[in-house]
Amino acid sequence: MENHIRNRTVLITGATSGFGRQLAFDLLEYEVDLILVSRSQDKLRALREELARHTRRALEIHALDVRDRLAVEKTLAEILERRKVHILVNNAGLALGLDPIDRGNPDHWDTMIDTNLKGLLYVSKPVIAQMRELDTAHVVNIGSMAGRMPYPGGNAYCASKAAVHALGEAMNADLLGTNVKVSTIAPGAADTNFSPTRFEGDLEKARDVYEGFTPLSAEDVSRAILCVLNTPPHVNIQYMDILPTAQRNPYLLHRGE
Ligand code: NDP
Ligand code: 8X3
Repeated sequence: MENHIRNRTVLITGATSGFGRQLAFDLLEYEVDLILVSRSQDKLRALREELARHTRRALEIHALDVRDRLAVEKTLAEILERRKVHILVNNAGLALGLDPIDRGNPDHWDTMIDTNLKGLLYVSKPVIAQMRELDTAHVVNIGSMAGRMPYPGGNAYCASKAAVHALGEAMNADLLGTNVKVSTIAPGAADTNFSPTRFEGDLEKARDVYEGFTPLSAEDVSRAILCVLNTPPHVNIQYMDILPTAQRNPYLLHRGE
């Protein structure tokens, strides 16, 4: 296997579940150091323990809410003083609710925008400031099909992901002439903890989302992230859509099975 990221340090936000967790495991094969971030210290500890059974590479964990700007600044300053972060995967994010705009919950809107958009900005700033000085560096932002094509009830979530897509382009514009590449990966329906979170623990509703078709798995999306990451320094895959074959866009979904 060609390995363009050997010995790099990778910081993943939202590392304890779904895409982020799978990526942490898949990255072990690439001989990188990992810095893993999510809110839950318990889940991070359990994850580190599991990962440590398969690697001797450095595994740092940081319980951090990406919405908390001061905490992000403090934690990132401490990390960046000690080590170089070559790869940042801005993955932490969530959807809450699926109500039309006039019935939406403004607290949900705040949480989604604060996490998916503002949290991504807070984390990116100090990391990219250091990346400018590195020989090669890469930021991967996890967008969504929802950011490209909004659907009924998606309102604030779709808007937050459209903003992530715009930021990816804006970051690439700001970083012209540097060695820092920026990529946006936009998955369609994927079976992770995303839907249980969206429906606040209603597992029946969550299951219905994937009824009658084969959704993406965390493995599928992790492989796409790795494909984008493991490119030579002069190659930047700036944008990638990845959807289940049964889903061509949010409206064209074949529930045939
Ligand atoms: P999961 O719910 O399985 O994982 C979300 C992760 O984000 C968890 O580790 C969670 O950990 C962490 N997280 C949530 N809020 C915060 C926060 N404020 N600060 C730090 N970490 C946080 O979802 P997915 O793996 O599916 O989602 C990952 C990303 O992919 C999200 O940005 C999502 O919007 C996007 N996406 C998902 C799709 C899908 O269908 N699954 C499709 C397209 C995009 P903890 O709760 O401990 O903080
Ligand atoms: C998550 C996928 O299309 O259910 O971003 O919003 S979708």
